[in-house]
Amino acid sequence: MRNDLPVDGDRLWADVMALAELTDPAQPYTRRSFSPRFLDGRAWLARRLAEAGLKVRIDAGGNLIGRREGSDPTRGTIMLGSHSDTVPSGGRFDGIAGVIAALEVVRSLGNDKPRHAIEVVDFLAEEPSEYGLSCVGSRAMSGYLDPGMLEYTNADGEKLGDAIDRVGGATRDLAQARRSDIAAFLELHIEQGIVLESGNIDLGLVTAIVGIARLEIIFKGAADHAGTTPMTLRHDAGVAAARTIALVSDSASALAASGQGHFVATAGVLTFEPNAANVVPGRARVVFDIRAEDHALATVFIDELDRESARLAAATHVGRSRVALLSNTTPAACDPGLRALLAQSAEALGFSTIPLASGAGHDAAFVSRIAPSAMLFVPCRGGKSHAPEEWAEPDALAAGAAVLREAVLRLEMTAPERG
Ligand code: HGY
Ligand code: MN
Ligand code: MN
Repeated sequence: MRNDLPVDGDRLWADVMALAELTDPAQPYTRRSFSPRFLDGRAWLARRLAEAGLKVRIDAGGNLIGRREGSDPTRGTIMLGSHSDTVPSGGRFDGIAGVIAALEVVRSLGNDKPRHAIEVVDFLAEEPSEYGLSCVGSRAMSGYLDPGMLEYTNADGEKLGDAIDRVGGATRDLAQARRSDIAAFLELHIEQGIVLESGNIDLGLVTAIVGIARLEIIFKGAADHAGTTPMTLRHDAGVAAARTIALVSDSASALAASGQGHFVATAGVLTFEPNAANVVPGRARVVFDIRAEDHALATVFIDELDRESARLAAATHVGRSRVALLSNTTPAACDPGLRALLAQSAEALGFSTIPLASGAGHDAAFVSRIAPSAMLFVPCRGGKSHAPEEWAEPDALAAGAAVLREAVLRLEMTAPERG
């Protein structure tokens, strides 16, 4: 690790590893939003924020925020952060690296009081939660957490709104989560792709974050005896789902190769009922994750998926009891001024960078609707993420934190004009 960086890379690394310990032991690394384990992680994080001299609170949207006031209230707030929740059997760096790097930046600023207020934020439920929604806290902060979304429920029937309140939010005062004082938001994140590592580039400057649509389709057939029911008399919801999933994959692959920007789609959730080997599935629930740099392309794709899934259901003698667009975000551009600032900061510290789009969703996509926002990617081994093998080198995290710190110092000198 370079020993000339103005951040404590060992302290940063130790914190990332310490947070990683707070995982479901049977399924490392898992700290699902709203879970007891997630709250253990939050309690640990709140202590670390307080030890760094920050004033700690949870806002109405359930975001954990550590704040250091600035000397000039007219300069607004520089916000740094990411998320501490994980996917099931996820990694130790997705989100967490950004929260701890933000903390390290504040700790490494020492006691000189910046003119801007500085905040370290752990956004609530960035990953798709058990309630079917992702980026819950950053939606609340940016005004995109609709009242209808608070009614989404988990498998136990708990409403998202009640869950947000349960972890310290205050959905009756959700408007208080809204912010208009953010001069700049910077999020460090692992790339979750292979571009930086394969190009031996130190850091990525994110140009835009793809739009993400999540579509739920429930196929309704008839549960029947798997041994005695003739094939011609079956209403197999599983087959309708499987044919639709195959169609989505083929269509998305064709679009991905068509030169119309980043386009991907998959079925990340597939559940059968009654889910027994010797019963023809009477019900199948599929949730599709569709991502595009070009939002119009995603819209056409979703319309086609609606039509084609109805055709395939009918051809399989199965009904579609529900087609729901759980979420649909438009692509978010990162602020060019902040991107340039990150580029200058990296260059000043001797790190190489390249611009690249993000195929992963991030809280910055929502914060960018209310404030100039930019993202800094650090390489992760083999591009692997959302899996226990996820790995980032200590040097890379230290490099990212040092560049983030340099950007904060430069912001201090020349805050970009608010867009
Ligand atoms: O799904 C995503 O793109 C992000 O990792 N939540
Ligand atoms: Mn993720
Ligand atoms: Mn993430």
